[in-house]
Amino acid sequence: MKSGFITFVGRPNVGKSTLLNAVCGQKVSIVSDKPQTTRTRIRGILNRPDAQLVFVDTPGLHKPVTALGKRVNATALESAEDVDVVCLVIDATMPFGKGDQWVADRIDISKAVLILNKVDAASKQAVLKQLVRSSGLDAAAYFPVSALSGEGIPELIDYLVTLLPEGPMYYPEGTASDVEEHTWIAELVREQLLAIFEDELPYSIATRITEWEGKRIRCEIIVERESQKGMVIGKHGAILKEVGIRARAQLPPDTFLELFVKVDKDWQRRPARVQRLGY
Ligand SMILES: Nc1nc2c(ncn2[C@@H]2O[C@H](COP(=O)(O)OP(=O)(O)OP(=O)(O)O)[C@@H](O)[C@H]2O)c(=O)[nH]1
Ligand SMILES: [Mg+2]
Repeated sequence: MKSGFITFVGRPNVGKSTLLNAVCGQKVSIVSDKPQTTRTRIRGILNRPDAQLVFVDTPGLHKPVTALGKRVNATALESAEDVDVVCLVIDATMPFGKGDQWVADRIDISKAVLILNKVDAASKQAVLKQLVRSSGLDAAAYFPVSALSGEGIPELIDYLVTLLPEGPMYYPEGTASDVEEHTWIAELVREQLLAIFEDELPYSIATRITEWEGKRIRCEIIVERESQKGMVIGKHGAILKEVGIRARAQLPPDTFLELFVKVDKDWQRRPARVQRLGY
């Protein structure tokens, strides 16, 4: 039996969370088309007859401008320490850039696996160009994949198993992730809000479960300013209603999800608030 921890690191929006869901074969981490979606370390577990792979999704590494940004960057870098394999994820639809290099400089790249994601959305020439460009990094291996279509994923998993040591099961069979249920529901609500809003609003939103009695769950949506509160509620509560419907569709039937919006002024810039929100 082989087992171990495999961390995905990279710039925001390269598809780390989509990749985590693809390798695990189920939704474990929320995804959006906005950068800086993931804010915590999220483990997803894949069991095979010969191995247990514990994949670790991390927040995208970026130049932080807020207390939240600093916190999530630290989480990402810490998650790349003391693991069996680090995978640097880059985006095939964008040229290898300074941001990718910055991440590469912070890991032991000679032992890392480079994953070129989103090959479904890039031309063959672009994929080749990216591979040539990143070959200068001298990573241990290179895998072009599509987390969205699944192309290259089985090959990637097979290879990762070969890198793992003999070891125990770290999680009992049947455990898909280390995300607690209340956190997961709050994340599903945040995911729907991220899908709806543009600009700075996605960064200002945090969600948390404040009450849970049987099938009745109360989720608080925290924003930074009074004006944002109105936006999240929408005209006659239309946005909030839609978010509730979309999140509930992913929860057990007859879950009663109540959504409330609260202002916590500039929470993102206040380290104590960031910590209290669980980041
Ligand atoms: N075409 C295509 N799009 C992808 C693929 N993987 C991810 N995406 C898209 O890329 C966007 C970002 O995906 P995420 O998985 O949230 O990216 P991330 O790296 O986790 O982002 P952060 O959490 O912000 O660091 C989403 O719109 C995904 O649908 C892929 O293989 N192909
Ligand atoms: Mg993510």
